[in-house]
Amino acid sequence: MARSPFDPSFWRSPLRGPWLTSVLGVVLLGGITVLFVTGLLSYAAYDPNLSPVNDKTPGKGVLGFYLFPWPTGPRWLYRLTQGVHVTLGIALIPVLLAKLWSVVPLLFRLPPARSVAHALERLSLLFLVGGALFEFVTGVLNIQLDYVFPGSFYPLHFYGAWVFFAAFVTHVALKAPAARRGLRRLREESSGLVAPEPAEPTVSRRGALAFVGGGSLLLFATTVGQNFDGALRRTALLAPHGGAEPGSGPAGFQINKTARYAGIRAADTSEKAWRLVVVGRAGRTVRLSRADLLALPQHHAALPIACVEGWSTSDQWWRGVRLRDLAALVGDEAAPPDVLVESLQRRGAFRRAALRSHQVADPFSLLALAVNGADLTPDHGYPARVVVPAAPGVLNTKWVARLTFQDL
Ligand SMILES: Nc1nc2c(c(=O)[nH]1)N[C@H]1C(S)=C(S)[C@@H](COP(=O)(O)O)O[C@H]1N2
Ligand SMILES: [Mo]
Repeated sequence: MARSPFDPSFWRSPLRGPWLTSVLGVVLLGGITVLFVTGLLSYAAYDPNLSPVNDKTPGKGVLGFYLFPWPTGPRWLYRLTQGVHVTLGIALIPVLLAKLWSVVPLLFRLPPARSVAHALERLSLLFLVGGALFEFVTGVLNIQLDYVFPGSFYPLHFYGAWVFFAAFVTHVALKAPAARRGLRRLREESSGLVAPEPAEPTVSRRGALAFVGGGSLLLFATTVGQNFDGALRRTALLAPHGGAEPGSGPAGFQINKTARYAGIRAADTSEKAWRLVVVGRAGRTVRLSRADLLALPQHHAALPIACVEGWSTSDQWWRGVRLRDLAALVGDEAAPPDVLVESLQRRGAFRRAALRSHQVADPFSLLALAVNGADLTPDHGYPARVVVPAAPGVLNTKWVARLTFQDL
């Protein structure tokens, strides 16, 4: 007789049970909490409250309650928080899938609701399971494919995270007692997880757990290298868009968007054509050639590029003009204001970025003209690009054309 999934005896794996589900649940409890916190930090690092230019979710309202000015140190801050967010998120995929597999018989349990409380609990599962899958899928798509959601990854992932996390907190509160019992291996039968007519086991529960853990380790090992240089980076087999091959030498570190992709034409960046326009708070404006900029005091900063996609470089040795010196040039020497940075690039979400006054004031925030002892290459932002300590890559605007100092 063919059984239907609504018949408990349809589910025959002897591995399912409260212990396995509880162990996987506890791992996800810790892991997803870290994902949520590092995700919120990443959102804050973009500083969406500073200017609409930085804000990909203008309708966020109260969800932005916790936002704060992102600090400029330690310089590896975003490298760490976003590296953890992406690497951990990828490594947790097998755990999430195993957890869903371990509870799948419950989704088919009849009657669908025994009471109002039970109906609400099952409804929260819809948001929990749907939300988890949605967050993992949008996250992975964003790092693997180049903008599958034109400009809309941020709202999807951000609002999705809040919906998911609300369901997650509800679920944890409801299930904590059962998980505690499960970990102590109590009450196996009433959970609805144990197969009433189990098939012969082919592995132990511990073996199954080791298999899931092994999957996580494998994903971790093939992802984490994207935060390091040289041979280690080549171990990042799952790293996002290998993209432009950065090669070796001074400019041999990862490139996000190439000059060609961004539509930057050599004719616009030549010594003759390119001028940096700097506008002060009171409207004072200067136009500087690259030679003018090179004649200003040059400073160094050892800073990484750390992308929201979870890859980062080690420190690169940037050289250029301090942003605060450029503010001083147009009359804002005492306390430099915020700044709007605009690129030569015509289209694209990241052609403009706003920086907060404390970022402008930092002595390691530069309009960089050179990196690792050589002029910037076109792909890394020639003629000039911004670098700011501890900030996400997206705030390190390339091919800068205009700096407007103002109180944003
Ligand atoms: N004008 C412009 N600047 C930009 C971007 C862009 O798309 N356009 N991408 C940003 C992002 S998302 C990152 S991670 C860094 C990457 O810098 P790199 O290519 O030099 O490593 O550049 C930033 N600056
Ligand atoms: Mo980025």
